[in-house]
Amino acid sequence: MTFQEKLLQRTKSINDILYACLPEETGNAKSLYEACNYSILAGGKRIRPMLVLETYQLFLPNSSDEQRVVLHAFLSAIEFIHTYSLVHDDLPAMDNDMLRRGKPTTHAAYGEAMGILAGDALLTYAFEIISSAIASIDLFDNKNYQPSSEKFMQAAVRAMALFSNKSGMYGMIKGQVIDMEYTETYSSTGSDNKYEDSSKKKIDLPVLLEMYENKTSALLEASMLSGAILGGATKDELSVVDRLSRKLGLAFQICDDILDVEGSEEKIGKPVHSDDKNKKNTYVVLAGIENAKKMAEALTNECLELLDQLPGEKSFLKELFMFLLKREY
Ligand code: GRG
Repeated sequence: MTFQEKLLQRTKSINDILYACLPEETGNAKSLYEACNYSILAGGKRIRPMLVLETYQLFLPNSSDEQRVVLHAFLSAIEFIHTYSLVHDDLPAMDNDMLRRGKPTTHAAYGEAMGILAGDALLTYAFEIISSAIASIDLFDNKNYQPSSEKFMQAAVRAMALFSNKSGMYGMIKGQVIDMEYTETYSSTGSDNKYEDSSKKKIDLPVLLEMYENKTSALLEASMLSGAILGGATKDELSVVDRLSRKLGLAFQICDDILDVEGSEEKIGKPVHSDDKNKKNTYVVLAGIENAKKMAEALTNECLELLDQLPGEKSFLKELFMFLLKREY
């Protein structure tokens, strides 16, 4: 099977899992469920759920039904959290973008208020899915009792705490705020003078990397670390996964910056040159496009070296890292 076929097969299984937990579009809040489903069904590469699954399988290739229910909850939850972040990032108060995943953004299709509420609902639902799956582990059912249950439940709670940390004020939202603090076109006084706020601080490389580690790496760390925790990785293995996923996030964001300059709107499904238009601080702006390419490649090589220190069947992950480096969307 080619890499593209393997990727397609995995994306399809992830979509089947995701779609099974989408809300029914009925009742008096039908429009909310439609907006949530619209943003998820619009597509996306599903990289984060893929990383949860692939990392988990490095450590635990064979799961019980009980473990699979929890694993699937984490897969779905990370995509809901990621999609909420995109829906909110596209809002008029943030990037004010009208195209995402090749379709009108959620606020463009359903209005600003519904964009805010759909994002809120996706985020909250992510934690409902995980906590319900954990709560369904029955430790005291003698018929189904498995000695691993209690340990697995503790691992799942730990992974959920990590999810909250990485998506919240010490993770992704922190990254977004650093971005705002250093971007001229974000105004703290409202959108009226959006393009006039020149009082913003000048960014330097360490702050840019801090921003990337939070805005982008945080959710990739949540994905790979939760997979590793659920799979029963040791402390040393978790430390390798932690470093690897942080570097993968940096490489991923630098490639995203490069695509904004050299990609095509048709392929990436969102406007190109938007960083330039919004006067965004990016690695390409600070270091130049050639250095950005070299940096993304060097980071990917470091990821491959770190991956070699982990157990299990790693061939798909290796190909995935290379695909992410060379991606056109
Ligand atoms: C929490 C209010 C609030 C906003 C969140 C951090 C953030 C703000 C939004 C994320 C927007 C962004 C540009 C993040 C950087 C990571 C990134 C390159 C996202 C795109 O991810 P892909 O390429 O997207 O995996 P698909 O559509 O394939 O899922």
